[in-house]
Amino acid sequence: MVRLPGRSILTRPLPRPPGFLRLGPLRAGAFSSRLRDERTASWLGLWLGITFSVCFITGLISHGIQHPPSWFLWPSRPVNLYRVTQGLHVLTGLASIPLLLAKLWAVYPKLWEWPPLRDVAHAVERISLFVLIGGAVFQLFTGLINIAYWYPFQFFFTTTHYWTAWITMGALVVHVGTKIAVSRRGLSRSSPDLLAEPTGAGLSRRGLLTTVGLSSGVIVALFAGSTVPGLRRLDLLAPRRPDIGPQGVPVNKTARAAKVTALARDPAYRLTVAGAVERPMTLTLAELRALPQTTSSLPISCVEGWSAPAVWTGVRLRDLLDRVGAHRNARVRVESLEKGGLYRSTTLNPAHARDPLTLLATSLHGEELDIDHGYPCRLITPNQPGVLQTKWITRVTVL
Ligand SMILES: Nc1nc2c(c(=O)[nH]1)N[C@H]1C(S)=C(S)[C@@H](COP(=O)(O)O)O[C@H]1N2
Ligand SMILES: [Mo]
Repeated sequence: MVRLPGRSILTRPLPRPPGFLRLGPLRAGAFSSRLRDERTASWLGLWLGITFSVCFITGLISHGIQHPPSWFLWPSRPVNLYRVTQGLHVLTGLASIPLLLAKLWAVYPKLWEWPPLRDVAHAVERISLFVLIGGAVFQLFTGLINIAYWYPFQFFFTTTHYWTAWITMGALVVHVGTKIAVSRRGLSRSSPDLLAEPTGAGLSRRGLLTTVGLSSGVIVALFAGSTVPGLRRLDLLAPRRPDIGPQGVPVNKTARAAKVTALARDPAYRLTVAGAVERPMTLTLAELRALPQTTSSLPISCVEGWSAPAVWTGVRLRDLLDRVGAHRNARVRVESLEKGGLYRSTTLNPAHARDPLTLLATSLHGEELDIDHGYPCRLITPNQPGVLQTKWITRVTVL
């Protein structure tokens, strides 16, 4: 059989480094693996392009919901949409980890290409590559430690993760632009690398790609149970089990951590509904419970990727707004007893405030709300991230 050489990842022939430097990775033939070729790199690049794009778009959605620009209106339906987009965000991020490691392994010899910089265009390409690699590693690492509840850094995760995403995707666009011809060749059926299979003993390229793809698949499968109901029993890697916690629902911040236990249990607790209204109201918990009650089946969908279905009962926010005479198109701010913290209040757009499923819930799964789920009263809205489902509510302000 005729053996055709695969197109190595190193674009030889290039000038050789001076003799005294031909050591270690600069030696001729320092990288002997025939799997480090354009075809391997192109396939991994294609997969990473897909996972990064999905991760980026779903990340933008999540960011937009939490910090909406004036033109962005997130709907309250379908009820489970955010659950799906955020599940995809975390799962595509996790799936990218083995893909990125394999890709870095495949292209690593290029780091030792000689000369290190050939001309201005080459220099620009190299710089964008360092931005891309640095950004990609940073995004996957910070995302991973965030879902693992480990915060070793001083910077604020969401802002940094958001801006690094733009920089990384910018560098990715430049990278795809400079490599499109190479990857076309690498992915084509008549690629010289494809014709070069099989060569020699050991793992084939198909074997390598299958192993890497399977590693991603296994990671996703072992994590996905934290949001996909059918995979729950496989949920071995996720830090949260969606069915473990008071009343069978997980808790991120407890009442004790939020320092609201005493205030929440205080018989002097009141719910105030005020702001741009005709008849402001102040209610005791008993009065709140005496109002017409509604039951909504709505998930908690945390930005960290886990989600848990739950059945809540309480007063429709819409009914309360009508009672106090709020304007139909008003935005509504809901505030917690919690004194500080980033998640002590939520501002709802009219679509969410008026959705018949949106409740000020006082019970969960038919029992009085556990204090860690927001007793005496918590907000629950369809198609919203968990961070906006404010607990221990004491004030509703119509804006
Ligand atoms: N007041 C207040 N409400 C809060 C939070 C908080 O820190 N403070 N955390 C939010 C987050 S991040 C999530 S995921 C949900 C979780 O609700 P649960 O604890 O009832 O599952 O509560 C949200 N409500
Ligand atoms: Mo959350």
